[in-house]
Amino acid sequence: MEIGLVGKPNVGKSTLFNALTLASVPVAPYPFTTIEPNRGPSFVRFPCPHRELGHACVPGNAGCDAGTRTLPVVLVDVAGLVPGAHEGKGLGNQFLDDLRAADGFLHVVDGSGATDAQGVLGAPGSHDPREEIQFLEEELTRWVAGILDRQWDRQVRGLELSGGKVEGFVEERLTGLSIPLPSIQAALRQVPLDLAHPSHWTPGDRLLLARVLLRVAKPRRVVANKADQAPGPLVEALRADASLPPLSFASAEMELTLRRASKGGLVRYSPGDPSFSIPDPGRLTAGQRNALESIRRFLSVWGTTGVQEALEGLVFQGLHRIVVFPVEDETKWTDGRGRVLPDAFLVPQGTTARQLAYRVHTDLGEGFIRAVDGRTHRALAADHILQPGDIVRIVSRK
Ligand SMILES: Nc1nc2c(ncn2[C@@H]2O[C@H](COP(=O)(O)OP(=O)(O)O)[C@@H](O)[C@H]2O)c(=O)[nH]1
Ligand SMILES: [Mg+2]
Repeated sequence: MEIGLVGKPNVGKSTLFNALTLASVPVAPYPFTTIEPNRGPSFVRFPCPHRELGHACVPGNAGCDAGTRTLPVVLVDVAGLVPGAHEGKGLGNQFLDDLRAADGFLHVVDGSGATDAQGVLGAPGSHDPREEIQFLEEELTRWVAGILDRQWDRQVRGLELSGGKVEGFVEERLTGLSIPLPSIQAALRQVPLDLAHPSHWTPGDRLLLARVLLRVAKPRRVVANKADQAPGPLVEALRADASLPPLSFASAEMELTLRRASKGGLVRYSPGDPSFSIPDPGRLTAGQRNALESIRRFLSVWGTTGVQEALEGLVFQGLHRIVVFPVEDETKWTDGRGRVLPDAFLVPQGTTARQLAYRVHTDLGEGFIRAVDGRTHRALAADHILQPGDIVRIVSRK
């Protein structure tokens, strides 16, 4: 699973990336600090069923921290996109192409409303982040439409002559954008276009298809960052606007400070926690104490820094992923080597027992006989749809 961090310059994408990956890439208050895309590992949390067992798991493919599984996802920090990016403004096309493999986007906006469209800093509240939300959707749409457009007329005429299907043509056109065929079919069903005669489609029709394709296949969640400096009326306006995509308020800077302080042993804090503790206040400088005090005030108002929730909101609600645990022994919840709950998989909602078998190993899928539920010990048929947190043994001929 790959998540692209997108947005105009100077909104805190790199800070968010650093917080979520705890890596270090340059952070600076001017546009185009980020030239190469930065990729880094991050994670989403899910309660580990080992708590039900009463003894520890032996995690293999995903960490487990005090009963919380951490499932890996990859983040890509893309350089700032400015209006006109799809035409190449501000190296836009190159940056957009870095997003090809992303399954979904966290769209970081300046929730304090202090930066203009180019990322130049002004006073909080001087800009409306809703404009960024619109312009970014527009840029992404035009980028995808631009990929569809290339030699469209000539190629679809060939397609019509040969009696080929437009869905396969679109799929091929968008190879590399990792949009699965079912999503393309779903998008084509939603647009009022003549599927038998794509040569009749206008550029506006293709723009419409691009817009729907993105909505279907590339979920977006808005991160209203710099919430620590956001004026109250702006927060209210964003909260009240039902036309916006799903949105989280966040302070990437505070999350980064907490994770660094935690790494350095200055605080006890786990990502997403509503509070932190200070084991040895005597170790803190006056500056550190002040910074942590303002974070504490923020947490008391907002609940959390919003960073971990934003990522998990996109993965679990936006991308409809669930977590399941394949095992080889459904009574002890172990694998062949006796390791307890070694694997945790992030799979699409609606995944069946047989699909999970394929995900574990092609052989298991091909030889699938049945699955067994690790809690109820009932047999599950091939088309049984798995639920979040299920523990599943696959019985297979191979
Ligand atoms: N107040 C505040 N400033 C932030 C926050 N996140 C980032 N910044 C600041 O915003 C500026 C731009 O950050 P950066 O991560 O480089 O933005 P990018 O251009 O979108 O990658 C830097 O000065 C950051 O310190 C935040 O949550 N709150
Ligand atoms: Mg950056």
